[in-house]
Amino acid sequence: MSRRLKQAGALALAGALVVGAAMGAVAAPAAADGSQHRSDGRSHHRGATVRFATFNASLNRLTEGQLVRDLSTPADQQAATVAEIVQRVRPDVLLLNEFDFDPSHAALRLFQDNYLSVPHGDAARGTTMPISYRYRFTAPVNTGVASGFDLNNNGVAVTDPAQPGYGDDALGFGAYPGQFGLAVYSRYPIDRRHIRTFQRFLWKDMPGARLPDDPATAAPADWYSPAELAVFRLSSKSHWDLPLRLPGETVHVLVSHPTPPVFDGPEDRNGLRNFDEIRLWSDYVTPGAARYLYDDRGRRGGLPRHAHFVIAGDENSDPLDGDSVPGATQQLLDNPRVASTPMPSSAGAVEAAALQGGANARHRSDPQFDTADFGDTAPGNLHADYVLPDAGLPILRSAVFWPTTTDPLYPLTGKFGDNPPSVGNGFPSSDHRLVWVDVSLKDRHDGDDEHGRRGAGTRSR
Ligand SMILES: [Ca+2]
Ligand SMILES: [Ca+2]
Ligand SMILES: [Ca+2]
Repeated sequence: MSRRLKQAGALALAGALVVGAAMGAVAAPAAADGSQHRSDGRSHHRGATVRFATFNASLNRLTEGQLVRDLSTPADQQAATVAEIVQRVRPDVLLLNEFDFDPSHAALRLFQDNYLSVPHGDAARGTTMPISYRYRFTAPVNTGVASGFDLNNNGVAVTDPAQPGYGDDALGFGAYPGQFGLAVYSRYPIDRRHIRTFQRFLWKDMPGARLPDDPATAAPADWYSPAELAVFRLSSKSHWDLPLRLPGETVHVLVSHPTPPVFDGPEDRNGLRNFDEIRLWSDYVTPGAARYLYDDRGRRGGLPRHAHFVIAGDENSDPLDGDSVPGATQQLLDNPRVASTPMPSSAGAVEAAALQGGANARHRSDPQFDTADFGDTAPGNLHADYVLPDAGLPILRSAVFWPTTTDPLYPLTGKFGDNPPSVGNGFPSSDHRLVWVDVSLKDRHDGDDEHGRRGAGTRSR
């Protein structure tokens, strides 16, 4: 989404500077673009290497049903470009953010059949191999669901999607139910019986919730009325815990898409929600910290102490730059249960920040970690998208798919203006870049590794 500067967005991040320095010190060299062959990095490891990716693919459309129509034929150029990026990186597990949800899951199926399952490319950059995900998941989200209340306090409670301001009064910003949804594609089975979703968890039920304040009144934390808080869900879309049966391990993929911390006023209601949406997963993986949390089936608590996980998604928060509440992503990056290095990076992001200038020149985060190409008056390019395994899952390699301008693959990401703003946010594929991490699943049974190795070796690439 396009972003604007918020007056209250000036950041004072004393503690965060230390994090930034540490990240820079241990950063691995940027991998060019993720298109390298998959064989390196795995041969000397017993067990399997699994590639996790997150991609805010901007496969959202202005009207309900449009994405299904667009994906019903192989002719949508933006979807084809998104699919080509996926085929070049070839993740084993892929989260797509901004993938409109439809109740019949038609878009989920059509993107596989008409885009991922067919080759893309051209003579200049070469053609790609289809990629098939046997397992996939999507579910309803809060975006575009009418709340019945005047959540942006402009004096009108808009409940008709045809009326202006509908999205601002919805449970999550969206023009219709399902806009900006999520989808997960996996080459590994999803343990469906143990999926947990947190679409309906109420913000007020998080202890110490950072509920916004109406600065025009003396009462604290009163932007939302008690009646509004009784229905106000924390997750702007949804938070899903998907247990995947990987070779030798179950790994919980924890996905979400916290709301952009902008499009609000001095009360910073979206920034505060973004902070607590990020906090949800931090509490979830911290033993004893999530007793308050209940999922959509009423089961309480967080992840078991020794469970493996990978947190993935567009967090809409850079550690140092942009408009999010200071410390928002640090809740994850500094969590001792989370592994954040080597941090995915790219040479394309470094080049883009230098070429585009503006706000980028004043940024404090190292541009090699940027994952989104936002407007350069404000906020500039940001590190918004993350793949964060637990500390017990070693990261072998990682990168952001952001080719430099001289790379034959550059047209896949391109620049703002290559598309109209309604398609890919103005880019050939998306204003965000795909981020991937290779995780090592060590064999847990020394001397009995035949099963795990065979499992890894027989997977088609
Ligand atoms: Ca309103
Ligand atoms: Ca107040
Ligand atoms: Ca930019």
